[in-house]
Amino acid sequence: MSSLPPLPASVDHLVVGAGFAGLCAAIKLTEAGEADFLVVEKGDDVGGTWRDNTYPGAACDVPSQLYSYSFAPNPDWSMSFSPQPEIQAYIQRVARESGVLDRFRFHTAVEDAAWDAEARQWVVRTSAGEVRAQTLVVGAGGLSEPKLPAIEGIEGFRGELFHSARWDHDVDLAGKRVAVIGTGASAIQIVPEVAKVAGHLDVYQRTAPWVIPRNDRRYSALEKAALRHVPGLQRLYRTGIYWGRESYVPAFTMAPKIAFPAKKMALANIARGIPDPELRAKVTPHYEIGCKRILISNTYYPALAADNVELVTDRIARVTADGIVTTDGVERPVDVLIVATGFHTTDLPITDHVRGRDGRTMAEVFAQHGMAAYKGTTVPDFPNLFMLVGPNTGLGHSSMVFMIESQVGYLVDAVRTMRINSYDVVEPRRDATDAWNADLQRRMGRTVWNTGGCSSWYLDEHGRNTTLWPRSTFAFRGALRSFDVAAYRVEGPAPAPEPPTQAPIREDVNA
Ligand code: N01
Repeated sequence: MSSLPPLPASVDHLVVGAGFAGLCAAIKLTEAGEADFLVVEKGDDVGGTWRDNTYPGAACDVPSQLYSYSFAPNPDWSMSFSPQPEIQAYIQRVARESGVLDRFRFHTAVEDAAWDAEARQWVVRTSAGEVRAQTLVVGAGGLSEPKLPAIEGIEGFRGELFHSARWDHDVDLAGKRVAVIGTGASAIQIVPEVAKVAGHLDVYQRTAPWVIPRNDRRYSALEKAALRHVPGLQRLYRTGIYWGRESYVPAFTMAPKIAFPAKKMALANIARGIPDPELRAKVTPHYEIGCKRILISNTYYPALAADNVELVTDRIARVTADGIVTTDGVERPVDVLIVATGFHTTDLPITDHVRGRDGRTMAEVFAQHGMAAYKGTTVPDFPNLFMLVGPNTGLGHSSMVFMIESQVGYLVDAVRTMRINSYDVVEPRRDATDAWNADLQRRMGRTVWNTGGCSSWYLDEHGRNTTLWPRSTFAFRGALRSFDVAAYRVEGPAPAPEPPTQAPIREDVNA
């Protein structure tokens, strides 16, 4: 492989991450005439979470017509909820066709990003060298760093072990004794696929999820042709899905009880998929629907009911060299251990690598103030930094791509504002940030995520919801429609160098 070209010494904008967010930033900066940017990506391709999650059964649980860029509609989705390879191919195609890939550097990880207050720049050390940038756009993703379970003895396991987001395709599961730890969004897609091939599958459930039917279907050739050729049809279709999804917001954010039709659907899904009353009882959750992410599947419950599958609800005590022991003392042998235990969401790893005005890392600042940003995007003490998919921008009901496009619109308007006014620095005021988050947390108090009687990755170790957006997505879009410079401390252009004082300036004397 040829060696990578050196990084430029400086760029106007450095974007970290080449997933949906980083790619969107690259495209929109280019459209705004901001061509001097670089996207650094530690992986070998665009796609982010859709590049990394290649497990069997991986698919999106938001309809593809909505889970795609508004500016790059795709009439060729095969299904209403497309599988991972199709989503990854879509991101690759958009990247290729938008002509921005020449400014992407793969295999380039950010090791340290520090604000240089004198130069009014970010100094970013990467695995491929140093680069300076006026703005730093962090699109590192909220679901990028797998979380391994802290279970006694797991490091001594002698069989195959991997995380759902780092699937080892070299491991043949046919006829093996497989264990899956976790029953979240990833696990419920994995379990039906593994059950088809494994000799035996143990599914370790700590908390039962709510799972409603997956109303998926294949688009016919006629539908695809209509979406491609009938003017406005695809946009209309997308808009319909968007508003359908928005109609769920009150159930999540204000009155969880009105979600009872979804609860009925989920209970019917259990009854349909599982004949055994004991197993039905084990998979029936004891908290409000929506408190954890609502999952969709038609195949999960039938898979649990299959002869070669056991749902284990006793807690895991420890992992041995070749099995798992539960607290009731039973040891089940395991050849392949799959941990579908989620991601670092409330302790984003990138925040350990970004140091602000006073030299502290963003992780340290978040430890003091809680993970919080102004409008989910900018952070006091971290000038000219824009976080995409930042604190409290996640959703329980709709497409993250919509949120990303909202944030990128805000970023582009900020850059435009800086150019017009010759600002070198914009940094959100602490009071504006606190007010934004006080309002957000006040609204959070009524949501099902906080009141629904479950624990989830939405909440940090203090029980504070630092991940989800507690309002409609159009309220978010509205709040980020234009860059509100009044909420920012700004610094103008650096003052011109002082004229030398030793030698008199003759022209002045003679004037
Ligand atoms: O992770 P999760 P995920 N011992 O954190 C269990 C997105 N996504 O990868 O509920 C035993 O949801 C944990 O148990 P509990 C989506 O946003 C989207 O599945 O904490 N069990 C839980 O069951 C989703 O929300 C799609 O009691 C342990 C599971 O592991 C997010 O990714 C598809 C444990 C973790 O579930 C994360 O989903 C897939 C331990 N020590 C994912 N630690 C789409 O379709 C954890 N668990 C778009």
